[in-house]
Amino acid sequence: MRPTLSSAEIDALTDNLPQWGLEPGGLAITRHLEFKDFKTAFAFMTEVAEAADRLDHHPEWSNVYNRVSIRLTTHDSNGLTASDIALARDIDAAAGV
Ligand code: H2B
Repeated sequence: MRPTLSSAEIDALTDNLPQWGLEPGGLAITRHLEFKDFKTAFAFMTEVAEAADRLDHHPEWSNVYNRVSIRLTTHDSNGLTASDIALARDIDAAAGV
């Protein structure tokens, strides 16, 4: 099981991942994205799904038409770990930001 991030690492998160918000309690990070249309949103989700399988780390997410909401946490560790940071970086790359 991966160790959870230290409180200093969690404090640094908003600087290191400016597109992400820290959930109250510090157990997860969230990002909300909006795309041109459903097809573009779904293409993004397909790319993220491939990254998630590669990392063996998977998002909690939902999609409504052109909007995608993502929550990252490590279920096995009950909190944030380096796996969430790695997936967030791949998501940012897929989103183009
Ligand atoms: N994804 C997330 N977000 N948290 C986990 O703890 C996790 C995962 N565990 N993907 C992985 C899969 C684990 O269940 C498998 C067996 O490696």
